[in-house]
Amino acid sequence: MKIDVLTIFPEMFNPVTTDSMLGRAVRNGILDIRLTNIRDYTSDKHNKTDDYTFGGGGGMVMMPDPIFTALRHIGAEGKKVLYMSPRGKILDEQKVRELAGLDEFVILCGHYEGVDQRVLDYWNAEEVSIGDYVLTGGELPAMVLIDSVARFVPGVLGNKDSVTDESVYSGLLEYPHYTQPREYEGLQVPDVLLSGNHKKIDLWRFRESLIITKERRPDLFRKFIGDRGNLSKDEKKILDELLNQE
Ligand code: 4FV
Repeated sequence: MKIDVLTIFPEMFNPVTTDSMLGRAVRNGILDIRLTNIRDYTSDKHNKTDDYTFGGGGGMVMMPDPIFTALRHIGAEGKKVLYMSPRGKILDEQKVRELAGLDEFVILCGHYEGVDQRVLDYWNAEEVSIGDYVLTGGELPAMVLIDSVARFVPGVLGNKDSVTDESVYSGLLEYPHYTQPREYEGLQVPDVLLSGNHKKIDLWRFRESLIITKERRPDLFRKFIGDRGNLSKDEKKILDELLNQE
C-alpha cells in the first residue's frame, strides 16, 4: 500500500515510518509512506505557505498554490485525497476498511485554521476527523489514520496479532487482558483465564465486553443488542442475564 502525505512537518512522521510495526512494514516494502513537504512547493523566497483569512476574524489559512503544486507533483490526479479536519466524518471501522482496500491514497495535513477551500473543492478532498476536538495540525490525525488502516494490510501485524479478533470491530469494547505474573502485589489474574477451558474463557470475555460496553458506550451496546442475530445459546443467556439486571 502506498500512502502520500502532504505536510509542512514531515519530520513528525519519523516514528511512524521508522519505529514499531509500521517501521518494519515500511522496511519490508509492505507499506510505502511517502512524505512531501508542502514548503518545498512555495514560490516565494520566504517559503510562505499561509496567509491571513479573507473576511477578517483572525487566523491564518494555508494558501492554495503550494498545495496544488505539491499535489500535481506527486500525481494526485484521480487518487483519493483525504484532508484531516474536525469537519469530517469521524473515522470508524467502515472507513478504515474502505481505505485499507485501496492500493494508494493521499493525506493532506492542514495547519492554523485549515486550508483554502478551493483546494478541497478542486481536488474533491474527503474530510476525515479523528474526534470532536481541534488540534494544531493534521499530522497526528494522519498518523492515527495510517496506523488504523495499516493494521488491515497483510503482513503489517505479527502472526500473533489479528485485526479480526479486535472486539471493537465486533461491536463491543475490548475485554480486560492479563499477563505474567499470575500474582502481582497481591493482585490476582481471574481464575477462569488460567483454567485452560477455552469455552469458559470466551464466554467470560464476552460477558466482560458486554459489561464494559454497556457502562461506557451505551450507543454501541444498543446497536449490538439490535444485531444480536449470530449469538450462541450461551452468549444469548449471558446477554439476557445482563439485560434482566436493569
Ligand atoms: C483534526 C481532527 C484537527 C484543525 C486545524 C488541523 C486541525 C488544523 N483533524 N481530526 N480533530 N485538525 O483538529 O482530524 O488544520
